[in-house]
Amino acid sequence: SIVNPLLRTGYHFQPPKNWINDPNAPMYYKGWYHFFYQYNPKGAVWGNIVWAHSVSRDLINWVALEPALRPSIPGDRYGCWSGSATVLPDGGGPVIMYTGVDHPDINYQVQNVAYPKNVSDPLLREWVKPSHNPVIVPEGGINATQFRDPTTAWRGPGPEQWRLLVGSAAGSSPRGVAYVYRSRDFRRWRRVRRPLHSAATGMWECPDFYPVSKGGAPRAGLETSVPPGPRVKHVLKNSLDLRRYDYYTVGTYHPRAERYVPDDPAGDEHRLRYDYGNFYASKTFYDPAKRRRILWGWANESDSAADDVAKGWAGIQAIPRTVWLDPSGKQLLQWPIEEVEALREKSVTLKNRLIKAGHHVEVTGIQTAQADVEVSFEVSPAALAGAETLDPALAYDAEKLCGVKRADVRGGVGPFGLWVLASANRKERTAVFFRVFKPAAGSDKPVVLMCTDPTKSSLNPNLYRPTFAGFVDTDISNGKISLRSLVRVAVQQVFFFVQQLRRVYDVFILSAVSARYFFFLLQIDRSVVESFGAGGKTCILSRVYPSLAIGKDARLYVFNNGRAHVKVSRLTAWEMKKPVMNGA
Ligand code: DQQ
Repeated sequence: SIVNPLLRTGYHFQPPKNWINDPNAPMYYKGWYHFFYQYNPKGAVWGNIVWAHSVSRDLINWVALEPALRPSIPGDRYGCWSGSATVLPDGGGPVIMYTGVDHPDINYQVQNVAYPKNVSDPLLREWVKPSHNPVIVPEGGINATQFRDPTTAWRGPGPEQWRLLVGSAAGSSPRGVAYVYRSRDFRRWRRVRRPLHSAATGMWECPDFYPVSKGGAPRAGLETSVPPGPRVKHVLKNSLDLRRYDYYTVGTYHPRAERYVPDDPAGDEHRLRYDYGNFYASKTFYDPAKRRRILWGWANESDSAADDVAKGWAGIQAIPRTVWLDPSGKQLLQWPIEEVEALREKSVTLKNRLIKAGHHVEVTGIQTAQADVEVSFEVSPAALAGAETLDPALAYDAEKLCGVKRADVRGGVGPFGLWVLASANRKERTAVFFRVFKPAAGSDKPVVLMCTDPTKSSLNPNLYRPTFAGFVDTDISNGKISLRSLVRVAVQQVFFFVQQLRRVYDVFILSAVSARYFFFLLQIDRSVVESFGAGGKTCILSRVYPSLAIGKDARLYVFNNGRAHVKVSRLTAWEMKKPVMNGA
């Protein structure tokens, strides 16, 4: 089969060819961002895994170096799997801990350490594996085939100051487990008997564990060793092998007991995900240059393996995201790193545009196959009375709900949002939208669903096209969000009064509160639609492969398939340039 080369992404991270998966050991070192990733040098399917290595000044333009780790010792003969970097304090340079597969048929896993050959080389071109590898082996009943992906290490009390996690599974209907290991020197590691945390979820791959600041400056990150305290919470993320998504909890870390307790007792029922779409094996790092925490995640293809082979490549990385704790303390917020805005070129803007019930409007004047769109919608609070009633059977399952209530299912308030990568005849279109439901029994909060519906994304029949969705934990019924919104609510009431006086038929009340919640950003990149809803509360990455809406033929529309009018308070779409991308 032939896949149109214009479906290859323009500004998402990719090597020139072949298979890629997990992000590994992201770090900042001597003025450079380093990024490693799971890579098959021999083809576009998973296998022969080495650590490819790229460097960047800005996380957007990338230069490829030689692979940093390839199988070369008994402890990694059958693959150099995922791992993380720890930059030692006081100029000690970075250390990488990674999983090696040292037995072919049973995939027996051990943990190895590697050091830069020359710590004064900012590009860290060569890595050395000391002869004392492996440094951690599965012992004491640990399942050797499910024991991998060491985290960045952090410091804690006691002489064995360094700690890290290794993901694992235990029991017959396996629990996900994060084992803690302690060391003074990255050479001798001792396991803490009880794991940091475990839950009935199946194997935990690629754990990640880090502090976040509570009530700190927006977008500020914390260095991984910052201890817990009144203004410091912790986040534990796990990648669910069985379900192929990354979920996280926010909770409290108890360093002496070496235990972590999620704040929400039901948090391990994977309520919160970084991304409700195609986003896996993610990992964060602390960027000391801009004092932020940055999240990398892998997005696989959702095309067929035969097409992957035909096009010669498979897998991309999502745009790196800044992550920080929402002021509520209940969830994280994410937003693409600010550097990506340097790729913005020509733009168009719509302002105060009413999108009547059942109508759509095309955004014209730029190409939108490789674009960045910021949009905020307003819904009149009065219209909320016409919101659909939520079927209680679907109230906890956003994905199912969106599978039933797709973009083409007429609603009350919503579905409204964007059709992206749409063909001129709109036979092809990927919908990214919101849908508002009446509050569930016992609540006064309308329920907001954010959804990506790719079921019409392509006329090509052989594609995997799951709908993706997450709830947006918001309160659009009152203005208690920040002082600023409260002021705006007051203004809004004045508008309401004036409009009533004028007996305007289409009463449209300015609602800055709603606009804020329906503020989202989309990064469209040929076969990627990456959306950040409600200012980064709910994110969805989706891979789509149009057959018509390619290159110059891709169009962008705002649509409203509800019974209530909505207003685009502002929409700006930019064409995005292509950065330097690993020589491709
Ligand atoms: N991919 C790696 C493993 C990890 C898995 C192998 C997650 O280390 O558990 O390529 O995608």
